[in-house]
Amino acid sequence: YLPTKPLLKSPIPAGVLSTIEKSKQLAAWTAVDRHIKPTYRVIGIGSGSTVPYVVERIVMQGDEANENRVFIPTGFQSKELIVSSGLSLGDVDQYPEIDVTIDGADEVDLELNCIKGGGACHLREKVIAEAANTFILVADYRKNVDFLCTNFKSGVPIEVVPFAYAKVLHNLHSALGSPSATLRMAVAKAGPVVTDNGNFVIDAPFSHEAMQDPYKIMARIKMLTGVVEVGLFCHMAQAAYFGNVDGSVTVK
Ligand code: ABF
Repeated sequence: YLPTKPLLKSPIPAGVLSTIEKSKQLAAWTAVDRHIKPTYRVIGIGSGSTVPYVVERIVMQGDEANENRVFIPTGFQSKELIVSSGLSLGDVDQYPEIDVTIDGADEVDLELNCIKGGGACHLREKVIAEAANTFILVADYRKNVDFLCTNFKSGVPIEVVPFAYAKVLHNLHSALGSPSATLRMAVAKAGPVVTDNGNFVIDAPFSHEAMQDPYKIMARIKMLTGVVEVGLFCHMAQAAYFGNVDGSVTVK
């Protein structure tokens, strides 16, 4: 089932883009121009507010370029974006090898490790990133940091099975160095956020010291029974593009 009215709005018309939106568009367009080669047939499409500009640029490559391509979404939102843009939808079970995936990020450090999952899609995002021969990040300048958990204060998103959330929270508070980890609640605190996979999300802030080695934290959290996936993507991205206010693009 796909709604006829897009949930994720098409990009705002160019003339009325805010500085932040322009930065996102710049990053997205640059990444598409550099990494979506004419021969590529299977393309992963991430989630978030920067990704519509990725799709916008792909559509600008024209029907001829896109007619033999299939696009693999990272969740309901990007599925709807692909369909409403007139592109062909595929799934990772049909296409377990993807030429390139382009996705957003909540923060990216000096080593291209990143936090993802602010939109609660990080399980599927990690599968689609891992299936890709090339994984590229796009974001505005606010996401470009030296160490993770700098600006993104809510911390590392952790998808957990509902049955285990209290136990995992206790583990994070007592043994894993995140005493303020919390269960993510829906707007107006109507109840917990539920992911596309029917799970809950815990947000776990960590200190800068801990984020000197995000892989170590990721591995420790992943070992907790009940954790489905951690929103730390370590050693996965080949490049990150950040749009800046002055119209330049920083490439990491
Ligand atoms: C997804 O969207 C997420 O993993 C991340 O939480 C978020 C980034 O969004 P935006 O592009 O809106 O900053 O990629």
